[in-house]
Amino acid sequence: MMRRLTTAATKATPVSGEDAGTGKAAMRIDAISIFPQYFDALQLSLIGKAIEHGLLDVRAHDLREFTHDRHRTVDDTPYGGGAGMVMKPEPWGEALDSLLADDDSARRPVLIVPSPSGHPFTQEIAADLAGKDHLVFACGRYEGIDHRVLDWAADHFDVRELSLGDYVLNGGEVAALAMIETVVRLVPGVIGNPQSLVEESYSVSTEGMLEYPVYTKPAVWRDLEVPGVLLSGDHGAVDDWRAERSREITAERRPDLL
Ligand code: JFT
Repeated sequence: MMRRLTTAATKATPVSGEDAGTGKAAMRIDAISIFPQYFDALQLSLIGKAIEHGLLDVRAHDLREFTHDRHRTVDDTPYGGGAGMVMKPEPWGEALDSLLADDDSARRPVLIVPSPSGHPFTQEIAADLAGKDHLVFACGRYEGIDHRVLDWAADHFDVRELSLGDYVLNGGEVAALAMIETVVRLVPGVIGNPQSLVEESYSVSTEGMLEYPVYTKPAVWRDLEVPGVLLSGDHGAVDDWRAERSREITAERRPDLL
């Protein structure tokens, strides 16, 4: 079963980012997984709004729908021996065939395969992916996907094996969700205020330091005061204080960024 993560294309007026008049989303994202329900989370918050507004077309597919045996088997024992199971190539091949048959984008789709041994996923990679028409996430489980799937796919997709980071997850779904959120918020129209994109950590146009701490009302809470400079109205002093705090925090936590 395919889960189209949207209510309906009820809008008559084209939204910015949508191809004018065609009703076609600026970006299509498919995810293939044995746990497609993970991707229901994308209906929340900003991404859910972008989906509702037709900017994004996100679909999750159950890999088991592409099996033919009674038990809907997706795994088998590894050649060469060893612990655990490996994902069989045939269901992946059929799932990818079905997406290629349905693909109407001008450029070859990008196949992103989350993997603990992938290239590190970065903000720079996210910015590159934000400019693509069609992303497909192949989310495996167990010890991984039979590598021939990636070799075969290279003739049809721009294949990217990417790791979310140096820690161990049980499968590709959580990595894919983080990658999707990172990419999608860079698609024009998904985030209301583009200035907030310019200012934040890791943005290509910032100095690459960590963010300064932030405060809001009330000015005193549980005997804790907001730093006085932020109430002073002196914008130059505020900027200097924030730059100094950014530098201190970055030196302490991420000296590699200085
Ligand atoms: C873990 C993963 C990422 C990323 C894909 C697939 C199976 C379980 C596993 C764990 C350790 C060794 C397999 C995955 C990730 C990350 C991604 C799979 N597993 N071998 N773990 N940690 N940062 N991206 Cl398929």
